[in-house]
Amino acid sequence: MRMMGLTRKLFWTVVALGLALASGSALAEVQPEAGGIDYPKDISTWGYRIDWLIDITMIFTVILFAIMCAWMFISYVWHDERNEAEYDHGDSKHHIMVALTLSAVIFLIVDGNLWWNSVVDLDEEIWNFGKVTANEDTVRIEVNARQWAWQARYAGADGEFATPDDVTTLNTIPVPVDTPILVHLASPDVIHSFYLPNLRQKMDAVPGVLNPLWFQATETGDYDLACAQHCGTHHYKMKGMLRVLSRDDYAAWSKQASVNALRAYDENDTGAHWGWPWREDVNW
Ligand SMILES: [Cu+2]
Repeated sequence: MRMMGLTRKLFWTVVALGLALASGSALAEVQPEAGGIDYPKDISTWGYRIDWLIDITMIFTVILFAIMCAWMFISYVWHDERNEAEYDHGDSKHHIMVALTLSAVIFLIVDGNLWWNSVVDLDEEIWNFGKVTANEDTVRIEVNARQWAWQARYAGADGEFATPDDVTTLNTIPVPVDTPILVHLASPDVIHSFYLPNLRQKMDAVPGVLNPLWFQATETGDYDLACAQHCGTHHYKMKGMLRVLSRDDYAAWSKQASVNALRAYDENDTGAHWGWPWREDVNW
């Protein structure tokens, strides 16, 4: 009788695992990314920190998942006619102490690790705006995320925002390589989200608020800029581009664009004057 029970259990376990694997591979077939399940190429100075956090979260999750599966499987095979399961409500003092201790250990190791590393990352790089504003090379850009486009504004030759020689672009944001780029992000309508997957940077654009973010690209090329908040019927149109140029190419483009902007300036075109005077104190 015992052998029969065990054989049946093992049979159904194999069936369940087979179904799980089959459904998993069916899902894997429709992944659209050519690169498979790997991350988008990281072309940023601090993106490795984000990747490390995702990796360590995955490792902790897999370890805890494996422990729980093993626990359930052993209980399932072990408890039969010979080793009957004991049922209780888990409310004895002993059980509560065991549960609390286990939870505290997992919380301290897993969440403590993630929390501490996140704080260090924010302090050293991601929210370290002091370092960025002190750097003379830093390029400042105002980005207006709106239904349904990305408007970008550069100060132009005079270095001042909201003046006639401001350079503006639509849906393509040119930046120089190996240079800190400081963006102040705004929205005049609904919440959008400025997402640069290759730079591991994502920031919400919230009406009435100026949200700062910064990044530094390490390679030239064209990279996706996406809106990561569903912001209305034409949300999909907010597929923009970050164009990372060599420093020389950027300087040449910037100079010419500022001359063109001054020529094309129209005082009465109020729709084009969405810029604001730069606020260096914006911070987290
Ligand atoms: Cu949007």
